[in-house]
Amino acid sequence: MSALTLALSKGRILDETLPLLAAAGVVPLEDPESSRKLILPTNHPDVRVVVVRASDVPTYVQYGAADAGVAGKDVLLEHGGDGLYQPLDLGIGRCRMVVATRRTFDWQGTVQRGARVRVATKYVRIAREHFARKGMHVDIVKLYGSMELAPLVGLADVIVDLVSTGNTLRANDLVAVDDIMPISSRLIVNPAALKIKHATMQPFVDALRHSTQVTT
Ligand code: PRT
Ligand code: MG
Repeated sequence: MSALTLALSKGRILDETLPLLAAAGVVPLEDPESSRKLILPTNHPDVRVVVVRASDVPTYVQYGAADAGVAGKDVLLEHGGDGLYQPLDLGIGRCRMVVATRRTFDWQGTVQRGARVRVATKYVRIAREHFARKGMHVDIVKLYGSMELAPLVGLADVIVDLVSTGNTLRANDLVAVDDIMPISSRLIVNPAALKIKHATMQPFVDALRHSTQVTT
């Protein structure tokens, strides 16, 4: 039996993944966004979808509970990518990882003085590596959401967060002062599943690659 289980997360990744899956011939039988089911059959007898938190997708695939999934590069870098094969950049969920601060904060001066900086972020690993590369001394405060609030209430000098339109930064009088990296979502595959379920996995990966090329 070589049925494939795909791990997807609700929200922007799902919105952009469903058209790619459809172009690859895979359509969930119920709308994953509104369904309360956590395991969804698809029109394809050999493919089912499980709906999990965005940051849990790499874990499900790493342990083989899902054979493949879609996860942002941000999530993959924080997870570490251990035990995951990443065959495709799907080109969806595009945004940038940036350092941002209050418009009135003297970022240049702070950098020039070599002052210690307090950073609030959900992306502890990415932030730590970025500031280490710059030779800056930082204290990192781990948050799970609404990073934009932290500099406004004195919890941190700067944040490390994702930006797409820039509307959230603007609405809160924050500015991006450093660009860390571009982000997009990747197909991730369990390496054992790729071998054992090769007969279903390989055509699926090929079809997704094709639909990525025609859709984006
Ligand atoms: O919500 P939950 O904790 O379950 O997980 P999640 O927040 O990680 O999931 P979700 O669905 O919000 O994000 C999933 C993935 O989408 C992320 O891992 C990114 O790879 C990708 N992505 C793309 C984004 C954005 N763009 C984005 N703009 N994820 C989050 N944002 C947030 C950003 O953090 C900021 O708060 O949107 C806000 C800024 O948006 P703009 O348009 O105002 O700049
Ligand atoms: Mg979210």
